Amino acid sequence: DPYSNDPPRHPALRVNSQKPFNGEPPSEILSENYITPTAFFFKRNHLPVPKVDPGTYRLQIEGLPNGPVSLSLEELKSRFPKHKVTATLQCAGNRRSDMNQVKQVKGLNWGIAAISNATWTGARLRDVLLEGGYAPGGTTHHVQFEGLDKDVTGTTYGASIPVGKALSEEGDVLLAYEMNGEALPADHGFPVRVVVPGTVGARNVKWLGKIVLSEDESTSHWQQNDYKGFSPATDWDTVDFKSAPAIQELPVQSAITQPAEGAVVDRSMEEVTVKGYAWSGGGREVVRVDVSLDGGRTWQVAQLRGGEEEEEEEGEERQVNVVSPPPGRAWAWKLWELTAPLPEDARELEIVCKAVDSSYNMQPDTVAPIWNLRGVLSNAWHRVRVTVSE
Ligand code: MTE
Ligand code: MO
Repeated sequence: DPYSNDPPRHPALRVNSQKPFNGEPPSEILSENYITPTAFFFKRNHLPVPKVDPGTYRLQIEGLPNGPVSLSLEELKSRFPKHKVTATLQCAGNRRSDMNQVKQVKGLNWGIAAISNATWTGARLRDVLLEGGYAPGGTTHHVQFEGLDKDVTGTTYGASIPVGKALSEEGDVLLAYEMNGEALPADHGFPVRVVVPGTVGARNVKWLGKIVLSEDESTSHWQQNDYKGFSPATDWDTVDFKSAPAIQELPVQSAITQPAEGAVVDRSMEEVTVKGYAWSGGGREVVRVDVSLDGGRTWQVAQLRGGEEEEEEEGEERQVNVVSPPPGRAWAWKLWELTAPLPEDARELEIVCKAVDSSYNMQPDTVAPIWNLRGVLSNAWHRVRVTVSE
């Protein structure tokens, strides 16, 4: 069994597939912690988890002008400044189950929790490439990453990102060796993974073995023939994977984590509290979340919570102000909350949320127009139906 070396996982994870292991936390856990506890961080593996010996580990880098580079874990930690980034990772298939309700798609049936937030520490990819002699202006257009995880034929997981993102001082791409202040766990890429803030999960290659600077994108199946978006009109007979670009930056997203679908809201409480997360790709900051209790007829603005907050004492009132990240570098999600009076006489609520990012991108209101055969990029308004007790 190639999966016999896989690590133990938290029993509360909702398992989408055991081998390879794919699991997401109960949704309410997401909004209870700004930084997702590592054990609950969603896990998305395509292959068995490789066992890597940190003592003999080497990161190979090819395509540099001064020839190939090989770095030990110790060298990566000691030769480059340690950089810390809080970044949300989201799988392209997050909320795929919503698409399945329109028409069956192919892929793991993720709910709303194939997304999590962590602090990542490591060397900047930029620093490592520049030290290796990389000079902009050549024929390098893509930075390819290869994992140490292999299928039965020996094929490794791989992906690539545009070189501009990898080199940008404000791109914050990391060769991360720590997650939430501890060594990366086996499931999240021990000993080194790439963290590409603002970019789809699939490019954040775990168990990083090799980096290749190239004129071309990664030839990996997951870069070429998967993780691409298509029209609702495209089916498995007509799909041409060459016709669509690989997903990199993700669109604006939000979802309701509390209350849960089908929950009963107590009438005597007179109000209802709604919680959730919101995030956008490419470093675009979420600037607003609108919440409706009546299926989208009327709206209220939710309170946003970012990572860094400053507290202000104003008489009796304690006010929390969200500190904005530098423009274009909003890598982490916002948690949000709304407490509103229960509409009188309502026996049922259809709670809806939608987020707006700093480019004023908004989520589509329904799933059908963005349905695609692989069920990726599922970001329609999230809807939760609850009943109100008498
Ligand atoms: N890297 C390797 N080597 N192998 C993988 O299967 N899965 C990718 C990415 N990096 C994967 C990988 C996908 S599709 C996602 S969404 C993220 O890792 C998930 O990261 P996580 O398991 O740390 O949440
Ligand atoms: Mo993914």
